[in-house]
Amino acid sequence: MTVSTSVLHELISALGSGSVDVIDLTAPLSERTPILQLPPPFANTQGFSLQEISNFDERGPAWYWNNIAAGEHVGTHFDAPRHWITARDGVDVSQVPPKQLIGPVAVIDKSAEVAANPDFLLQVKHIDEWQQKHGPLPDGGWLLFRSGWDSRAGDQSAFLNANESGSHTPGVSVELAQWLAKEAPIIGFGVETVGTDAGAAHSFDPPFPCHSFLLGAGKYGLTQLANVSKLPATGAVLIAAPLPIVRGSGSPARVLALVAR
Ligand code: 23J
Ligand code: MN
Repeated sequence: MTVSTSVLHELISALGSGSVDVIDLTAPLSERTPILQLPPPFANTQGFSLQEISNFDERGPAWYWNNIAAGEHVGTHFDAPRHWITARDGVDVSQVPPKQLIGPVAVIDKSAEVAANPDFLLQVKHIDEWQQKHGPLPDGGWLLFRSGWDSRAGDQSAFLNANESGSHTPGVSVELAQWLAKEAPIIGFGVETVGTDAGAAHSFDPPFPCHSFLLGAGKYGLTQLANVSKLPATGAVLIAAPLPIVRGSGSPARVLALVAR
């Protein structure tokens, strides 16, 4: 047996014996899945819905099936570079190389800070502190921002946390967005909130800096992740599986992590 096949045999036996866990980072998709609400004058996405084709009835006596409708950016989903004007000629979601859909994942936990301040912004200094403790961010991998926001995912209003002054959800500073795009070795950034940018990011300079800089650098986003609290700070492997929608700016995705027990 070659070394490379034995690696896969080891993974299969580790999965079988439970020494590697598979964590589902995906939120369930339904009519109740919270969706982004951009302020006027911007257009908004539709939510997820099912339309029954047949249900063991005269329309199909032995089969049940549905049509689905949803925006590309609904629920746990993948942002492709093409989504943003800074990468308007960049890859669409069908063109993302499969090899980039699996890789090492680092997790930074600021859930306590976010609990105290829903407008909390992750800063370059927080990444510096994290790296002091855990080493460099993973080359070709993902950084996930654990904010604790997934505990609100069952309720649209709690998830958007909006008042007269707009939506109050955590995100990243302009400076960090630029750093993650241009200096960090990661290829993607993932969050528990409705978008990779903060709720107030429409008024940042530039607006939506995370989208603008990361997608502009050909990097990727992942949103509305669940179970990020079950991941270690380093050492897990992330698998993101968006649908290969031709010309798609993104796609709902199944996102999994492999974690050693
Ligand atoms: C369009 C405009 C602004 C934002 C977004 C989409 C997203 O969050 C998204 O899902 O990409 S902030
Ligand atoms: Mn998106």
